[in-house]
Amino acid sequence: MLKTKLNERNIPAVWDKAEPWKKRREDIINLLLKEEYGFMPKTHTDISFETVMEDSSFCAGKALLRKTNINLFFGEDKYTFPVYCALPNIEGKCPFIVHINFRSDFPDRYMPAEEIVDRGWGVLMFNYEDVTFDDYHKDGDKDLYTLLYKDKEIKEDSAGKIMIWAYAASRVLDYALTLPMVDPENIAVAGHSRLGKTALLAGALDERFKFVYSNDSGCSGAAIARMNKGETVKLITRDETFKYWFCENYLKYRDNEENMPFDQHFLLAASAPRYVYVASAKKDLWADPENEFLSCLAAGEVWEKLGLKGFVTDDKLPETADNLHEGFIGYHIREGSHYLSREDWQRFLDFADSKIK
Ligand code: GTR
Repeated sequence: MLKTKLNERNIPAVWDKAEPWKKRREDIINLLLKEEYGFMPKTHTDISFETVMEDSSFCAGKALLRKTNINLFFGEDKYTFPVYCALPNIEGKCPFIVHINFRSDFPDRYMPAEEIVDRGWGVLMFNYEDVTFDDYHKDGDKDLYTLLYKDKEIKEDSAGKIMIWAYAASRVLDYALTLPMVDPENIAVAGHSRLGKTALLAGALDERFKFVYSNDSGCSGAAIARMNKGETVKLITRDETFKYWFCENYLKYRDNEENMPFDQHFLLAASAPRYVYVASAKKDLWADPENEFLSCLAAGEVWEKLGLKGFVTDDKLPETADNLHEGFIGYHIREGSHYLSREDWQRFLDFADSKIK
């Protein structure tokens, strides 16, 4: 039944197999950056890491807590932001999550560090506003956006803030990969809501992330845009809302979604053949569970065409107790509202663990 909705709205197919997936994926990424998230105006010329705090008694001694500054150099300019990391005290290497978060609290209400560590996962978290403010320009000295554009013109396809946060997630991954206890084969990127959009973009761009987890990411995240339900391109790109998250080209699609040469399932598919996880909440109608689910349905074809299990589901939204964990795209919808809950983490980690073992 839901599949019919995709057909009725002429949702574009991601890949017709006319060219290799590798090439098609590059084109999709270019399209998403050109039309929605924007291209970085410049990239770093050097990077360094400096640990400024360590506490081995975190979680009753089960984990090591560490704060490290990431220094990014852009020629003469330097930008520094901190990351917080909890590593389980276990033998050998552990799978790891780069969590893009709203705050620097550790643990945080969106990040149950002890539960994550108890499952044998490490977590590295950064506060997105330590990278660039979630606003128009605010404080020139403490904002990567301002630094990046200080001598660059802002064009129609120049990076908005989501792109810059995604770029920062990859720099945190650069740091994670210097840690001997991190398993480089099993790294996830995760985020909620606007940071779920960011996690999807970071995962799409950076193939070193094996698992991409978006929670309640909604409009311009997982949710199909053409359905005009919940938040829309027009609503998210108003001057008084979040125009600055995107590049200017995206504004063309206000009330004009049917002319997008893509839809948000392209963003999910850009992580193929790696693992993508989408979580919805029943009462979060703004993020629109049905459209998040439809996106998984539409993206799944890419994995299928690659000979893998894509999105294994019936053609209807699952019950809140169901986990759709069989394919490369995982999904759950839980009771309740917009939030990144312990339940969400546990269900995502169940999925990821089942793929590692
Ligand atoms: C809302 C926004 C959503 C979502 C959310 C959040 O106000 O309209 O797209 O990103 O914020 O990040 O919590």
